[in-house]
Amino acid sequence: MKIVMDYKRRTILFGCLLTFVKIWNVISCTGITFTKYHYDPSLAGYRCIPSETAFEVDDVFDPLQCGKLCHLGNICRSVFYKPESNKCIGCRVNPGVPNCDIETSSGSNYFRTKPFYRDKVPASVTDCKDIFENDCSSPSGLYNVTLWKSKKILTVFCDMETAGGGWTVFQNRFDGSVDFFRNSSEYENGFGDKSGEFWLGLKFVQEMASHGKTELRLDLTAGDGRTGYETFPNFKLDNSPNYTLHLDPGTTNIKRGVNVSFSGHDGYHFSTYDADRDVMSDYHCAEVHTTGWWFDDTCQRVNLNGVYSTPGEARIEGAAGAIIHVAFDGLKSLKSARMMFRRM
Ligand SMILES: [Ca+2]
Repeated sequence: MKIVMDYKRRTILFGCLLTFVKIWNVISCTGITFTKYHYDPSLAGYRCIPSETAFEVDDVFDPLQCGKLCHLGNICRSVFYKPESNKCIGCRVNPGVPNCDIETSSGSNYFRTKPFYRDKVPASVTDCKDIFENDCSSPSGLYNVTLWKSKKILTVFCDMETAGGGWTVFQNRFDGSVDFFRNSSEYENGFGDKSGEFWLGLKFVQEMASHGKTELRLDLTAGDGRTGYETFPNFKLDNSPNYTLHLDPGTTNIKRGVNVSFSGHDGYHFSTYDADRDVMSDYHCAEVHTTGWWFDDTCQRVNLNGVYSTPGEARIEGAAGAIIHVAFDGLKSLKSARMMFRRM
């Protein structure tokens, strides 16, 4: 019922927009111009996938009007126009290359309306998900985004390949080139090399993950080359100074042990050697394990910020260090670990 209502409401809304465009055509002599709508003959016969549709309107009598409709909506990036039925379909992505997810639809023509400019950083680009939605052909790498609340411009590494792309990476370990034994200020503001090993910074992760419902993903590689992942919907952090971790159980390809996955760290504060916020009054997990982390009531079931050690080598129980994920590879130090999030 709600879907029907929403659909009706949207139809009415775009009816209004159509009227507006017709009036606009009359007053276009005032000098207000729209951008040029580029037709891409290589994508004739395609349309965007239904989950990326911004709107669908019938009775749009030329592709120019269709493009104008798209231009008026802030989530629309491109349009597919079917001349024989006068149907205009607005899409949330800008599928400029053949490997983007688009469906065939006989007789449609593709028009790119809002090309994405990497250097200009429009204020509406708040994370890697926005960059991906603007142009699904964007490769993995460094991009500038404008944080949604503080409006700070931040350089982030985007993973555009894993599980559909659009992930903002906030932690990356693979060779031990960056020391993760850092103080609370460094963990709050970030450190390392964003095109190599790095920690983005708790304050940025907190702000970006509070923009909307957000999922977290961990990617792991064991010493023997095996790979594993865990995802968690509803990832968020509390404000400074605790940056308490919140996540819900999600999906994984790891055969879970009881309470030894990252889920076990849900609800715990972030501690560093100069800020003991773990739950043990007579123990200092961050000092013992020489890193910053959301230590749990055992210190760590999982610690992806541990000291980079020889991959595959087992850490001695109770000893400091190592990048570990007990459900995935026991106490053996991992070869690589990556943490990233995406708005859902
Ligand atoms: Ca303590």
